Amino acid sequence: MNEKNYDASKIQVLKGLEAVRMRPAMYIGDVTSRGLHHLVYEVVDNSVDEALAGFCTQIDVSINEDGSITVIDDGRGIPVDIHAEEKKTALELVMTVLHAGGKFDKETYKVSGGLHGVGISVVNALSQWLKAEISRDGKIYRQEYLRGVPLGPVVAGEVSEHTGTKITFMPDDTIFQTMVFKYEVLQDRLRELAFLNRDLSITIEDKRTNQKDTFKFSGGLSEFVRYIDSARTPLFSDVIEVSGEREGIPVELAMEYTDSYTENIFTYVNNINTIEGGSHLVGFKAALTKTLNNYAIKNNLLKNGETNLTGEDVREGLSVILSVKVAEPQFEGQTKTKLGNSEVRGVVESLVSENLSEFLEQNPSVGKIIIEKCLTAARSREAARRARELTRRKSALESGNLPGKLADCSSRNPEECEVYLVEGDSAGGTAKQGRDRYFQAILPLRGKILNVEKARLDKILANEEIRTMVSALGTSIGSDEFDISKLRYNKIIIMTDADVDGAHIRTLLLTFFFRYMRPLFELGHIYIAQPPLYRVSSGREEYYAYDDSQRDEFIKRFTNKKPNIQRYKGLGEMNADQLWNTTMDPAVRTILQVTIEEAIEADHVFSCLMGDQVPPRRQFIEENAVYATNVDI
Ligand code: 0RA
Repeated sequence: MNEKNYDASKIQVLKGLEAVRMRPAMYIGDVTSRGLHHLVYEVVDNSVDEALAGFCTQIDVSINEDGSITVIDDGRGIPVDIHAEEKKTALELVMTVLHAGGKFDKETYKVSGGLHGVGISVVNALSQWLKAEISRDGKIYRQEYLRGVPLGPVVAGEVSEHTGTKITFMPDDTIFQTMVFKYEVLQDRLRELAFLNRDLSITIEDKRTNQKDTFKFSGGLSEFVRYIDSARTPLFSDVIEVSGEREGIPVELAMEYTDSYTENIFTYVNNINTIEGGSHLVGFKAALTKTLNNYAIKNNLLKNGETNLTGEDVREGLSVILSVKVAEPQFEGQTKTKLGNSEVRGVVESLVSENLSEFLEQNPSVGKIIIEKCLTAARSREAARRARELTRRKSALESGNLPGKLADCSSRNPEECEVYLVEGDSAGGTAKQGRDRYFQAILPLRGKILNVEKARLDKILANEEIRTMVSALGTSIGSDEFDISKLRYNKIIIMTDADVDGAHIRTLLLTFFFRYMRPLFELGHIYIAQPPLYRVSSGREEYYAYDDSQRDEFIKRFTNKKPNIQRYKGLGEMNADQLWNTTMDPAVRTILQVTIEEAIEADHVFSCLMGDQVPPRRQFIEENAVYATNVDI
């Protein structure tokens, strides 16, 4: 390459990095805490790819004292030899060129869409500084970068007998809204990766607090499914496993039946949680329904008059981890987490059908337990259908006959509408007076919401509060009936008292939405209102404080007189104006959006808190007691 070409390629590099810095959200989703943590996943994914290729067994992640991140792996190390055309080291190309293509890109299961697999150069571009240390070919090679631009060439240093890659980076504080890495967030994802990649050892260490964990699971997906079911009671001791490869698509599955009433299916493509499902999930569901029906018929397990088992029947109480690897995944759907590749469906379906049939033939006593569970589910499905009919007739949304308790808004455009789910009739009354009736609807909830972890759908639908809520939301309910396109409000805002009862009701509502209307979370429709805890006032001067330290700040503003401090114990203590001015007026209010980054952990939390096994609940509360004041799940 002549000098001119070299300059040209350098300009290309700068342009590429600049594009990432100009529009970071295009590459990592957003620049909130979520995007920040995605930087770590991007680096770790590269190490996991090296493990998938069979060259790496150990990955160590640390949050350093200065807030930077280090990721070390014992793979082959990023190549440091000079690329013939570009006249630069492979390392520099990987670090500075978007999707450094060609022969330096490994042909493992790279992800073409979504947030992952954008390449380590994106992390480099979005870091104040980054240091790469490669152990390879007998030496340690180093290169450093500022905002993605190399400070100098790759330099060979001390001798080393090992191989591997070490990346340390400090995210750019001019790009990210927050710079604080959360141990729990990284811990959840790294644990998940260790489950998904049997025998891979991943450690995480927080040098700010000296917290440390090591994740290494020789049981792989079976251990994973046991983990998610740790607060549930299995129907039998076996975890059913399927593992194989067809048409170049590796498929792994572990499933367990429990005595619970919900289905818990987690699917992955190239280690990414496909929360919207897709062709792999469709293939699995088809295989399960077909295989269990065939088995039941063949073994005369269906009584006279009992027709086929439906998908919902065979999935009641079932927990599943399904993981596939696809060379060129197509991601679709509203959050780009739905697998589109149609060829995967048949591959998963045939592999699961064959393996599951064989398992049932060899374990007839287990087969009998499964079919019995499905039959019980089928009978209650009939009861649920009747209850649902009742909801539909009672609500008769089509004729504009909404539940009497709902004070609906006048707008009929769901985009601009919101509904407040308010604890108690009295606060509900205040909210009705305070609201802007054009776009704000109020639904007061009286009495206890049913704990849905302990009830079947028929019983859930018999609950007055839940029926009213389902009618008001308009979506219907049940995994085959729920229809998000019918949602009548863009924002569903939970407004409860700031006490133990309020927290309990909030958890019950969140559990209900998580189990029966999960897309509401995934599409960001669920919010928690933040009413103030204190009013600090004197004469006409008044402030509302949302926590103790804010209260103390406000008290200081009254230099000469002692202000009056009112502690709100419940929403009922506010009048309509106050409620509007502090909690409901979009111009001034704060509402917490409830997102579920880690569905696995959310499932764990809900099953521990609301399930019927006491030991895991106690353990959960103990482990999380310190965070309990600030649980924004
Ligand atoms: C390109 C080619 C090879 C390995 C890697 C990249 C590689 C990248 C990362 C990122 C983090 N850890 C990594 N480990 C390896 C293959 C090199 C060879 O053939 O020796």
